[in-house]
Amino acid sequence: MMPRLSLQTAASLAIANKPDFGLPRYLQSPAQTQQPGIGIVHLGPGAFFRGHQAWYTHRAMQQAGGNWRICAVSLRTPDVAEALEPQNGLYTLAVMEQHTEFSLIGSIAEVLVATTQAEQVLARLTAASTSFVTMTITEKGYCLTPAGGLDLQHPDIQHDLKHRAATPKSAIGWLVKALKLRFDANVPPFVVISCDNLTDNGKKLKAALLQFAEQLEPALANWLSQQLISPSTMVDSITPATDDALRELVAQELGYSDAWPIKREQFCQWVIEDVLPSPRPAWEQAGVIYTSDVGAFEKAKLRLLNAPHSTLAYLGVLLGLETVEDAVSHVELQALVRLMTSAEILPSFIPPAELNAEQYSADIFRRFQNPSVRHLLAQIAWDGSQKLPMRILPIISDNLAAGRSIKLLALAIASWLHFLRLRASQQPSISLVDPLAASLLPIAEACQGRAADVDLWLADCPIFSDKLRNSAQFKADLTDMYQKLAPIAAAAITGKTPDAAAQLLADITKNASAHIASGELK
Ligand code: CS2
Repeated sequence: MMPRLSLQTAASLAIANKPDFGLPRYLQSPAQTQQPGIGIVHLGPGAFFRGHQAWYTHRAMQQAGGNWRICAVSLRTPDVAEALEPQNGLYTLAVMEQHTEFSLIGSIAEVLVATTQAEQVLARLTAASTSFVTMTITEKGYCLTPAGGLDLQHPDIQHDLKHRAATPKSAIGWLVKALKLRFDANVPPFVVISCDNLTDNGKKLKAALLQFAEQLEPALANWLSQQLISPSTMVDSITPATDDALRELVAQELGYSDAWPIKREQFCQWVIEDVLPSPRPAWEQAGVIYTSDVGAFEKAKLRLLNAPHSTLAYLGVLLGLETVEDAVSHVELQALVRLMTSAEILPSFIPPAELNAEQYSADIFRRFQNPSVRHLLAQIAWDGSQKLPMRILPIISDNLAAGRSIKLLALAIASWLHFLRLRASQQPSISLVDPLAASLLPIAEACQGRAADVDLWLADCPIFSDKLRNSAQFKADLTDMYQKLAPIAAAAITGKTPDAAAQLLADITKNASAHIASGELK
């Protein structure tokens, strides 16, 4: 029988050829394991958090110690708690490039489930020793309107405002509940650190918390507006969902069973607005970059990594491809996305002074080619209604305002609309993962793959601002690209291999290239 990973098994690990592998230094004193020094609460302990922030905190404690272990809180599901509890919070991180490097991460001291352990969660959030609350709750977790403010009509927000004594449903509700208790007890607020791919994530989070607090008590909102520190951040590391192949690899290489190891690429970046108070984890010793202008990094990453990622995902799924590596290995698809990047994305923003944007983008395409991480396109395709307004629509708006081409960006949106048709046709076997599925699927079902579909989308799909809805240029380019992609979508919907697809994509790229070279917007 293979032993299960735990503090006990880790302490006795002697793994041949892996001399650096073993129990983290900061767990070697009995004090840390018997009474963990918890300084951070994290909301949303998914794979990304465990590959990224928990690893940074692990590295910081390896270097400099400190009472910075993490109480991870799942807002809804018990699965992470169930996997990590028998392992004393320990899990394996596999960094996968040509070789795989393993490490044992021990920064998570406990995992709580908010729906069933509300009192413990509140106790952690209100403890004076909790000075940071980090979060990876994905775009939808912030309950924002398309314009970026808190959506007071969101069912979870409505619930949390109406039933103040009940267990909150939203992350915003949880944070304000805890902050109110700290306010009443005269305990300073914790620092909140959003680690999600939102433009101006820190500003949006603080604004949402203030908006919620104003509904409860103006004095609380006032206190938060003065005291709450909410840095913006940029986070980056490609971290696909865990699969059985990874569990097997860990068992085979390390000789124990880990219910939930994490894999990611080697590249890892965390840029934080330079406003964090001390004491704080020695994150800079772990590689965190502090800067006054995170917005510029965030924009570069959303536009040069996430926008091409989503485009590869929707077009790739329509072409019947499975992983990001498959999509960038498709010659015509890669050429199209590269042209979109060089001709429509790179000119759309001013990169931070310390970043060579062309090189950064070239490195990103290289990262997409990593065959070891197996990042599923279907996973990136989730939650398009939340992601596209952060990743692609702002570039379209900027290009329209400056008179630059939006052809290929419009193609990216058109590919999402066809993808929604595909998912609508596949129901219920492959359902659409999107918080707006209930409003998007009926539109998709009413579509017939014709130009008139675009009118339906522009009229009823809530992600488009009035400005975009009323832009004749946007409508013309979106309609054109929607029609051009229709044969590929028709083949995907009927389950056929789209035979002329490569030629079709090559023609789109060629025409777009000629159009961009002509310098004409129309
Ligand atoms: C991806 C991101 O799933 C997605 O939508 O684009 O999760 C991406 O892998 C990360 O932002 C990389 O840092």
